[in-house]
Amino acid sequence: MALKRALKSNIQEMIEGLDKFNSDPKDGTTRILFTEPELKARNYIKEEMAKVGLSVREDAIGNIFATLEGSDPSLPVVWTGSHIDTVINAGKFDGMAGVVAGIEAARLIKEFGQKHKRNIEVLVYTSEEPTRFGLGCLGSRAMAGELSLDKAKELKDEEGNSLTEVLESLGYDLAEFDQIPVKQGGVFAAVELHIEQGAVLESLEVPIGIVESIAGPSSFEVSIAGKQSHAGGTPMNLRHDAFLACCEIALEAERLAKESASKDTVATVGRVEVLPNASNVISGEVYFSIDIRDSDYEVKSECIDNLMKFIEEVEEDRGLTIKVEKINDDQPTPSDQKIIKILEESCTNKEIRFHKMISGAFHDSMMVGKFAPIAMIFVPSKDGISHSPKEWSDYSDIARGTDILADTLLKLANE
Ligand code: HGY
Ligand code: MN
Ligand code: MN
Ligand code: MN
Repeated sequence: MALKRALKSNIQEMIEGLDKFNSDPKDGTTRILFTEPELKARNYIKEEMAKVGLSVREDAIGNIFATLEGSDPSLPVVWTGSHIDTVINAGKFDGMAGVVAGIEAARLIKEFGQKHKRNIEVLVYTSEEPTRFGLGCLGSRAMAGELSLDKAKELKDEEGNSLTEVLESLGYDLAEFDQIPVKQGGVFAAVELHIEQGAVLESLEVPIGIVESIAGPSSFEVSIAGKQSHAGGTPMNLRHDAFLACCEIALEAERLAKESASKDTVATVGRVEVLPNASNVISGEVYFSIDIRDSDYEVKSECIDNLMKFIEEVEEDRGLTIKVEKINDDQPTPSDQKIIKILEESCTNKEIRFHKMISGAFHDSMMVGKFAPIAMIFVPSKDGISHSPKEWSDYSDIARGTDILADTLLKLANE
């Protein structure tokens, strides 16, 4: 018996239910890791998981696991899921669509009595966004064994709280932190549904994307120390202008990305702090971020090397002191060809058009792919907008993606 269709109303209800937990409702959705809105959203989603009959647990970094038991729980599990934390003034779909789709897929499988050998688990990964601690994918990174307790202790938010202090204050047991990593083979397959966060599907008028590879992100924190001085009295040849050096570096990062050997190279400077930030003062201190990504690690590394050389030249030419701290330099993650084939067959059987593509955005699947076979389902983003209050995906598109997800999870859970 084929699975019934996912209910758009369930999906809309859970997405809108989650969106009530928001620390800045006047401008999109802001739900930052372990703040009150995010803790309430965690409780809400755990209730929704329990309503569907899933048994819910958390690990020592707050990854949430909701289990639909199979006939042979001893077999490696099948995973789906995403995140519910957001960037500042975000939309209500980035991450949440995948969590909600996972719950609805589990409901379909359970309520229509579909037998499956393997347990199916719906996850909420802790802190996919770097918003609070400056590093993304904290929960899935710890699962991949790439976030030690010592490293977690060093991660600080703007108030100086460390990730571990926050975890302990919430009752998580750090003695269990070393049990978070997932061993190779422990997860049979992991499929994440996510909004595309770009405009490819919309431009092609195709409702489903099948992700073949997730571009690897690299991020850096740069500080420039120049010489704060008077904007009128200082002759141009005597200036050590920290902000204009930042501008030069930002434009060079853009040029390197545009002219790189890979069509997938992207770069931006998203956050800048200029001191003293006064209209008639030459800035003496600037702190800014650099985000560079590519589906090809060698090409990305060459871009980064060239940018670092350029930064040294700017430091020399302008008589500044420039410090670059590497935050992360992640490898791209390829999807598993067997899961891609199952996704393709599911779309074909349901006569749903699909497009195979890369993901420019990173996702928890990028980390999960280090210990398990992964693949992702994309649903269209209106006007390609994301990380913005204007982010929108049609609930009917998410429901369609959920049908493909449920089908694929069921097939994988019976392999
Ligand atoms: O930045 C990203 O790619 C993700 O949305 N956090
Ligand atoms: Mn995001
Ligand atoms: Mn996301
Ligand atoms: Mn390029």
